[in-house]
Amino acid sequence: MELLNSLYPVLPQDVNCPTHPVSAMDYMPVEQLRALQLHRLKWTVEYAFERVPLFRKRCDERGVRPEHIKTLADIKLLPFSKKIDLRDEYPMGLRGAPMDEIVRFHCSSGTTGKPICIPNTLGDVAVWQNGAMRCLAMYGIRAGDVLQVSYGYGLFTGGLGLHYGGEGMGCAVLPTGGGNTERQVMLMRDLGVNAIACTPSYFLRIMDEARRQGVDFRRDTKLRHGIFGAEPWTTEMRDTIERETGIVAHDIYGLTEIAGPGVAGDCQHRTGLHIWEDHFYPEIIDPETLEPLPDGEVGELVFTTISRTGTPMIRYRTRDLTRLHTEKCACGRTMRVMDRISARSDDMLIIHGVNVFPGQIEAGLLRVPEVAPHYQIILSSTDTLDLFEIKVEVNADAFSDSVRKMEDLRKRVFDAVKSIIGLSAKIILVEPGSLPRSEGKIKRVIDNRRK
Ligand code: DLL
Repeated sequence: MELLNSLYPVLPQDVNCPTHPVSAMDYMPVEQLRALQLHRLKWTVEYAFERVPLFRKRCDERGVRPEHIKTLADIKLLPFSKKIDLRDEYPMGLRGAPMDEIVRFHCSSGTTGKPICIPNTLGDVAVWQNGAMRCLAMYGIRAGDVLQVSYGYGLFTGGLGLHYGGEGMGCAVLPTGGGNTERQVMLMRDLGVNAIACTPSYFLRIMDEARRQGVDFRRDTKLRHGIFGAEPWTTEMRDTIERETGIVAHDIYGLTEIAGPGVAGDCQHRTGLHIWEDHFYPEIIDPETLEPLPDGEVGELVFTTISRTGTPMIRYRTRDLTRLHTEKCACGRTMRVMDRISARSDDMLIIHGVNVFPGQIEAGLLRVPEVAPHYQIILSSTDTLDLFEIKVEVNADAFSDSVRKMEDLRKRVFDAVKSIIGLSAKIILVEPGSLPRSEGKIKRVIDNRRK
């Protein structure tokens, strides 16, 4: 227990110190940070080796023992873990702590079969809260702000993650969860909400509803911050949201397996997302060779939790694609920066033999000002042909009965998409409000092709 306590030299409340309203950890000198990471890594490896049979078995197969970890670079000796391990070991095979230390489960459904289940200890919840609070502090959110949490509460980590983060910061939290959008807009206005946390796609739905109620964000609300994550969203999407509402759209990243929202977030310089690497040690690997890549190169993001005990995750392959920056950020934080996550390797579509990420299509569409940020990518096949269609909504003021105007717009959308992905899509312009909206993570790709 003494060793465990030494893992938490910084208590979550130091973030909210009124005279120093950001975490001192964010600015820790790099040498000290590396020493702390090594200390925590060694501790975690020893801990998992003793308590998680699958990890021990894999280490044994490789002839690796905890004492082989002498430097941070030695992490490459350790075996990877993947989502499939959590599924195979469902529900709790990767649990490290005894049951009387587990205080909460979170689950994530993934795309197929059984969910994955992550047991958390009180210490894990504190580490996670610390990450969420440091993100909020970095965004400029403070005690006294009203934070509407419109991420789903429950097994999904979004709601409770931002809830604890907000309470820890001293915000007044409004736990609306997702759904009942009419009431969300009413409460936002009536309670003077300053910040909202939800998926970017749900915020688009809230924007629709505000428009329907005649609510102008600038004129009728105190909303200044959006805390958006849980799904990829492009810079073009961020620009659209900021332009239409006047709020600042912050990016927050996280995943159930590693904690929840608050693993990383962007600062005011927007060069990417600072990773709270005193808790979550990042690596970038080549997804084919599995070799670590140097900072600056794009590959798959891998995390090792170095201060969690409920489910210690070692070299967890996230499937998210990004790169770690080599330059220091102008904000002075020493925590490394990664590019915003614009793609997951399993979201890649192969269309007519070309690799395409949905984010590339989104970027193309939103470069056309008359286009609304609502679209659907539909793939289907006949015996001989693959069909690639994009349905996209047109802004209410640009939607017109004039066939010529619509045809001109359709051509411009076609060209914008083609200029990015190099492929010809059939563009179908649809009326404002006609495509499905989401209350959580949106599904924008419908792939009906024969496998
Ligand atoms: O989505 C946790 C979360 C909740 C993050 C609220 C941010 C805000 P999962 O359901 O386990 O957890 O999904 C994790 O979502 O591996 C990424 O692919 C994606 N993701 C999360 N945040 C971002 C982001 C939550 N800011 C998976 N940008 C991750 C892009 C994101 N993708």
